Amino acid sequence: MENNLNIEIEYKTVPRFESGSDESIQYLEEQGYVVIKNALSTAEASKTLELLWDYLEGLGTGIDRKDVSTWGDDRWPTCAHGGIMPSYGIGHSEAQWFLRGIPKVKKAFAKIWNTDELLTSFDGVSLWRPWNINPDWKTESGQSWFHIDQHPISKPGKQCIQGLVNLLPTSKEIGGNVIIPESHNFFKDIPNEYEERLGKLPLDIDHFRFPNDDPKLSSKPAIMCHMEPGDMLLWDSRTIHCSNSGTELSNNTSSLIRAASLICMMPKSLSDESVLEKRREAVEKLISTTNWTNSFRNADEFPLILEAQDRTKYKWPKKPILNEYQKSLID
Ligand SMILES: O=C(O)CCC(=O)C(=O)O
Ligand SMILES: [Fe+2]
Repeated sequence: MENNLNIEIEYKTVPRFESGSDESIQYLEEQGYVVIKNALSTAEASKTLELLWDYLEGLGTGIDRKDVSTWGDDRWPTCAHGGIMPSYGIGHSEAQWFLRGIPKVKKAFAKIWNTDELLTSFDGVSLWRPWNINPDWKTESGQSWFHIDQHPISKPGKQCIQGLVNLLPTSKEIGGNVIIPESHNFFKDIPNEYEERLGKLPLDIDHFRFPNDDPKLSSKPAIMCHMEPGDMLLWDSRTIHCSNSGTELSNNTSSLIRAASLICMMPKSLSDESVLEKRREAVEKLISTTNWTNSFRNADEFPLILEAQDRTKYKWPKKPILNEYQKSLID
């Protein structure tokens, strides 16, 4: 694959494991990531995508799922690099709550943490528009944002396994999430290697980017995993990752090319009462968060959202109606 920078990214067929299997855990521990087969059925993946469209159309900016000419930036919600929508109530959209309520999703996390007592993140979704129609829709090159999502000083050791549920077919041409296998093993060395950089990273910010010439980025070939709709990719927050769009797209593409719902569950026992209180409030006020369930960051206060023009133009979704199973994931 052609890259404008120097790191090769390989599109790869990797093993896919049953949710909650011993083998999935062993692979995750060794590789720093794992693909869970059909965490959602194909029908559930399609339903999640339809619900995401309901959310987008519900923003009231004139988006129509059937008409790509209505998907311009003037109507589309603010996206981070990588096409991630973090805000405007998406973390409490019916779509995100629907997939959190699917037992096979929780089962994978329950096996990791050896407990059923889990809390869910309230995070967003990565949606990629067909950039053959508008080249500006092509997401930022992965090479510019290889990162980990765990502060190397304030959060030592294994703390979080984050994930995404893939909703559309994947291919080399489309691209997707990029992982550097086994790179979670480098985490402990980072405080010594990046003393100065880390000195500038607030202890509660769990996003650390690597310069492109860091040898860890080429320690193993970087991979994009082939996934079926409904598959869930899990990775250790210490594993170096990003997303990268492919280089070719057929001229007549006129639908979304990638849809990946971000999801993370962590043990309830890690959260203190003050975090639980904020989480209850987040559901009431439709506040989205990061992947971490035991510390609270309001995604509506991310700099990219605060800087966005016209952010009052978006109509937020209605408060979700949750069943007991879903409610148990709040607090
Ligand atoms: O779009 C992706 O796959 C990258 C997501 C990511 O970096 C994250 O959720 O932490
Ligand atoms: Fe990340």
